[in-house]
Amino acid sequence: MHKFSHAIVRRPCKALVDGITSAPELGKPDYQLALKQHDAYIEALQACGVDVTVLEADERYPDSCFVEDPAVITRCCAIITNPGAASRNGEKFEIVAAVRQFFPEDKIEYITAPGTLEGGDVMMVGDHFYIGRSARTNAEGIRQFIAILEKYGLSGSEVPLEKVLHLKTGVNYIENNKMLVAGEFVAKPDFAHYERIEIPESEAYAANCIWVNDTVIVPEGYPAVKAAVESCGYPVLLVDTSEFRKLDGGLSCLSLRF
Ligand code: CIR
Repeated sequence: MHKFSHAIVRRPCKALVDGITSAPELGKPDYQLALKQHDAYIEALQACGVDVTVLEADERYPDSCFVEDPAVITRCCAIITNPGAASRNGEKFEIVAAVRQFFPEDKIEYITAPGTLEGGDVMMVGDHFYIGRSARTNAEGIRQFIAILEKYGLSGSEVPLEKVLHLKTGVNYIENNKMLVAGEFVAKPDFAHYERIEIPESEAYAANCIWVNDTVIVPEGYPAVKAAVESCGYPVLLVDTSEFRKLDGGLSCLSLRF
């Protein structure tokens, strides 16, 4: 499996409180607490042996700390997406500057209109990429994305989504053929050949864990998920993401790992 040496994150901005949410009943994020949680997230990545590039907060884009969405980084190339959420679309112009520090121009690819795609809909399993077709990622975006992958000898396949925001809201690969699945992903035939670890509905949010170099980072406060991941033999690092959850954001959304 491919170990990660780098990660890119962006500091939450004050406008975070106005980010997109499907769960206004959870209240607005506390900006100071979000910063503290972001600090802890960076420390967890560093503890996994990753060199973290921290981009400055960008007040023009409330959701810009969710850097996973405007880009996807593969072992062969970086793909700048075309986010389907109008208020987030401009984030693609900002992330490309950071990506250029690591990839030459001929290894940077772009999803273009009318295609839309967000990185939260992309799950990497080795050299294969599952792509969720969602309210943010359309058929044309997926077609372009798979064509780019194939140019580099990689492959991709579409997974239709029914309820969740992004593919990785409910399914996450933690290597060694193991996959955390919640809700609509428990029974999807696409994932039948993996060892699926079913996450109870009460902890579905925490299906969004990230494998980083043989440690799994798990959101704090979800004991069933922590126990399930530990039973797979992985050391676990806990990071509290309560303020990002208020905006439908999870652990994977907060970094690009490569
Ligand atoms: C949004 O709705 O775009 C943000 N509030 C949350 C993005 C979460 N990103 C992700 O799941 N990859």
